[in-house]
Amino acid sequence: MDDCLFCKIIRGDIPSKRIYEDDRVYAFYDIDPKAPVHFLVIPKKHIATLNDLAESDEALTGHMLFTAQRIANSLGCEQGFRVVMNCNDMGGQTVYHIHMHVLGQRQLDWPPG
Ligand code: D5M
Repeated sequence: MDDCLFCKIIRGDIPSKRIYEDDRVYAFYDIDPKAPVHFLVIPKKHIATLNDLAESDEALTGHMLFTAQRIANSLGCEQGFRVVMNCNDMGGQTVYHIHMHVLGQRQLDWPPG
């Protein structure tokens, strides 16, 4: 997608603090961290919202989750971390390319705001 912020990050048109990438996913630090560790895992395939997921994306989203777990543990979050996906404006989504927020290294409250 030409005008998608996260597609531009994947292409390298916009700089990011990359942590990991492979043929399916890209992980990078959030520009506005809400915890000592806060990174995002995004698919290289443009999917605007969770509501746009297809059944054929099941393996991809599983790979995103496994990537989140591996990176969180490699960044010292073995004691616990949180994975959040916001869907649409009501769900707090501001960038319309699905992404997993991964937060850790502080005590996280429940429920989130
Ligand atoms: O989360 C969108 C997230 O994307 C929010 O936490 C800020 C982050 N963001 C926005 N622009 C950038 C860049 N350029 N680099 C890294 N992180 C970025 P949402 O769930 O959609 O509210």
